[in-house]
Amino acid sequence: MNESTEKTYVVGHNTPDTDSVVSAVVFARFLQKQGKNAQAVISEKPNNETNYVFTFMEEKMPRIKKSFNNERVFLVDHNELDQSIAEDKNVCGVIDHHRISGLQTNEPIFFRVEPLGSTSTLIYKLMKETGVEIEKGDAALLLSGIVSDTLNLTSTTTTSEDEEALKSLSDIAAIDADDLAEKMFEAKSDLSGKSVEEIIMGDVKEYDFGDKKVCIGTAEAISLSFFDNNKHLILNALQEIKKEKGFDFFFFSAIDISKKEARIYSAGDEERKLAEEAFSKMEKGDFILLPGVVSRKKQIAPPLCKIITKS
Ligand SMILES: [Mn+2]
Repeated sequence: MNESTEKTYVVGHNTPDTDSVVSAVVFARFLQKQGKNAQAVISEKPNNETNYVFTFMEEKMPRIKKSFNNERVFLVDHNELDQSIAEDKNVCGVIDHHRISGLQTNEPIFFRVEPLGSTSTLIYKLMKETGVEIEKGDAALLLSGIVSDTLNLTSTTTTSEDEEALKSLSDIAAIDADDLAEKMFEAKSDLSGKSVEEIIMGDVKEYDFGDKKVCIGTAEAISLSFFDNNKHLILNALQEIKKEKGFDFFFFSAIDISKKEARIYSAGDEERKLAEEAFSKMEKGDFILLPGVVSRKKQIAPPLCKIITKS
């Protein structure tokens, strides 16, 4: 079949976040402009922050697609297939800013990964390189992807390229990034009507660390009072979910966006020991408190991976 007429799906990671959804939407439009038959989809329902963004920008949320047969799939914002509904055989391209693990393909594919604060920044870069004009709607979506992933340029993952992209996109979209960030973080922090399980599973990533199946969940909020008020429910839910999903290790990080600190909760004693060793810190009050830590990708997953693969 002709490459330009065969359909290409563009999808971000499971438990989609704002960066993964806007990246899929904008990149699918970018492919369409090049005459390709591309469609953005999401694998699960979006979170409150992403819903806020799409409503505010008056954009249509991509439809949910739960699996692929033999279709061509372009991965954005992930490349580890434990975090995807795609399989190796589907993957025809990757645009990402995470560690690389596991993917194997039969044929050469487009593969672009850079250690930037967001995939949205990388798509902005690609569009600049290609010389396509960045339309207002695309700029607004990419802007929210950067704001979300870099916590409005305050996360340790932020690079000068993210700063540049944010400024330029905010000009094109005519949207003040600080105002947008405030609204997005409020939406992200709204846990009302959610069960403890939904909160814990709302943003999870599964990893192969050596031969161990590890899951690290995260929730970002402008206040962690919910977690103070529900600590027993949280610890019970972690144990239940770990058993049910068959994870070897299950960690959960609650990120305080205002104080820029993380709490690491462990599903059991094994996890607690590993986390204490990984972060050189003792658990106090049912969690390990890590000041200055806001990024799972850069500050939480790598130390855990190191300890788990050596043990
Ligand atoms: Mn991302």
